[in-house]
Amino acid sequence: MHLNDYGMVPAFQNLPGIPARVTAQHKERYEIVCEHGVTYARLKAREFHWGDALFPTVGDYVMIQYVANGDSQILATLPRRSCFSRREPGPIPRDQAVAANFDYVFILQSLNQNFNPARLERYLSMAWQSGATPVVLLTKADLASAEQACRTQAEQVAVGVEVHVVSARTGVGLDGLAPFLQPGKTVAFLGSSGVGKSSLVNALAGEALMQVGDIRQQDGRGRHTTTHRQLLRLPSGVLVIDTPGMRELGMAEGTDGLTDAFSDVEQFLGKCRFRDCKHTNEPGCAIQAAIAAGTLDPARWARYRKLQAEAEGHTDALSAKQALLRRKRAWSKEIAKAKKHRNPEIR
Ligand SMILES: Nc1nc2c(ncn2[C@@H]2O[C@H](COP(=O)(O)OP(=O)(O)O)[C@@H](O)[C@H]2O)c(=O)[nH]1
Ligand SMILES: [Mg+2]
Repeated sequence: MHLNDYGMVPAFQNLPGIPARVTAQHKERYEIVCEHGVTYARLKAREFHWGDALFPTVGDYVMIQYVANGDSQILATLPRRSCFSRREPGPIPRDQAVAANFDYVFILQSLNQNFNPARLERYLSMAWQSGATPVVLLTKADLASAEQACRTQAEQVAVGVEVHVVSARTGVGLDGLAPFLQPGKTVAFLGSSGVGKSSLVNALAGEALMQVGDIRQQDGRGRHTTTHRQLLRLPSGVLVIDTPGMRELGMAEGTDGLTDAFSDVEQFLGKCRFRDCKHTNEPGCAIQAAIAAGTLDPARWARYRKLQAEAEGHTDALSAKQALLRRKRAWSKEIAKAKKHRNPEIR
């Protein structure tokens, strides 16, 4: 077994132990893969109870001390190149990662009952913030009655993002996903319960790897059949992570993703007469002018403001690419830091 079959392992030279990737988490016990195959591991307490050590999550690369007939020990989590995290409430709120190191985020909405542009915007925002590249998948094409209208709406919301119409049942549109489904790449699946995440994974795998849930007839919502997150390797060599729904993820910190998902709205920002314009009824407000001229949809502006408030930050006009590059730079810096920390003589 080569760990490279489970994705691109980040640099780890000079760290003690051998690299592994977390494929599932069961409370304190982690399922991992390493050069010895699939095995289990626990955190080495001493290593995680000082400083700001990253607690591993599904998709993480970790350094382990391998134990042949028992649980191995996780010594460190390697820096992440992308992740979803949720805000853990409590006296000191902290972000907890729920999936890490994916290259693409497949955002799924089903064409029969689940299609909702406002929700799509929120998923897009979250996907951009994760550091990975989003792709929109409109599922259950075989049940669609307004496929073209939904696709058009989705394309308007998903500025600069590919939109694919697919069906796990008929196989329609699956070929179009091939560029993302490369060996060693990791894809995170995001979308409400019942939109067909598990069915799509099975269709792509060509076998029933995941349990498919029944839909309750009245409201089209799925039962929560995915009990724990798992990183799976499909026969084609692509890796997939089935992530929890929006509610479980909450809104993550930061506003980079917001900027990326709303480039059409943000083109009007910074053009008002007053620098501190509140965009309500100030004279010379570019936003209100755009709304009046019909070039800015007031509903989209309202959604933007709502997301902005939730993100609790200020926006600066970073493009998707810049945000991604920044994330990557931070990543290599982290690696350098981790190395230095372990081995002071290494630079
Ligand atoms: N007609 C049709 N039904 C689908 C398709 N994909 C999934 N389903 C059905 O939708 C329900 C939920 O699917 P599932 O994969 O469990 O959704 P998940 O909760 O997102 O993982 C199941 O009853 C599936 O059979 C599709 O492409 N076409
Ligand atoms: Mg599922």
